[in-house]
Formats: sequence, structure tokens, C-alpha cells
Amino acid sequence: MKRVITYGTFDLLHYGHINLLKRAKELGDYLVVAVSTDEFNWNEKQKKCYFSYEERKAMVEAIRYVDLVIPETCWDQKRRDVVDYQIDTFVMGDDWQGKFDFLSDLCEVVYLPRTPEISTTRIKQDLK
Ligand code: C2G
Repeated sequence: MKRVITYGTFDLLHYGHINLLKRAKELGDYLVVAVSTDEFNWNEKQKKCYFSYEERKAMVEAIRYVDLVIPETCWDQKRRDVVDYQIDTFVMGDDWQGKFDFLSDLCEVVYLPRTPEISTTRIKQDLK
């Protein structure tokens, strides 16, 4: 059982997120997704989400590729998550290229190409 983990906000869920989760799941058998809490987003990413953590969690849980959703409450929980959830592969979109290589003593670290042209920011701008 190969276990994969990835992290994100997943606000205004869109096909770029789905593409990432699909490809992450293809790297193993079990996918854990850590969804950023409202507090973490606001305090650490200065992001004000449109949907609350509970709403974003429910939507990500509904995705066929996702096996478990956990909260992301701080930047430095990743090492503990990799150990606690017995993770073999850590996956992020390549906008994070290199940022999590420090985990490579614990697990495989993979950066996948982002889906071009779609983003939550773009959606918000287009809707304005
Ligand atoms: N993503 C993608 N293509 C897009 C948009 C997003 O592949 N067009 C990927 C991102 O690279 C990321 C994941 O989808 O791997 C979630 O994106 P966000 O919700 O924007 O996550 P982010 O705010 O980058 O939070 O500790 C890590 C952070 O929680 C990541």
C-alpha cells in the first residue's frame, strides 16, 4: 500500500486542483490531503477563503481520488504527517518546486506541473 500526501487550500475548487489530485493518486494507492484551515490561510498565507475549512474539506472528501482529508494548521507539520500517516510520496504542484526537498530523507518528494491558465485568483478576477 503506497501512501501519498499533498497539501493545499483548495478554495473555489477547480479542474487544476482535480488534475493535481488525480495525478497524485496515480503515484500510489492511498491519498491523504491536508487542507489549510481558515486560521492558517489567514495568518500564514494572507488568504481569505471564499469557502470555510469545513466546506472545503467536504468538497475535497467528495473527490474520488481522495482517501483522507486532514487539517493543515501550520507550515511545519509536514514531517510529523509523513511519519504519522506512513507516507511514501509527498506531492505538490511545481509552483512549490524545491520548497519541500527537506522531506526527501523521509519520503519521495514529487513536484507535478501545474495546470496552466486556471487559478482561484483568476476565477475571482474574471467574476469581478
Ligand atoms: N494547482 C495546480 N494547478 C493549478 C492550481 C493549483 O496544479 N492551476 C495545485 C497547486 O500547485 C497545489 C494544489 O493544486 O499543489 C493546491 O493549490 P492551492 O489550493 O493554491 O494550494 P496552496 O495555496 O499553494 O497551498 O503547505 C502547502 C500549502 O498548503 C499549499
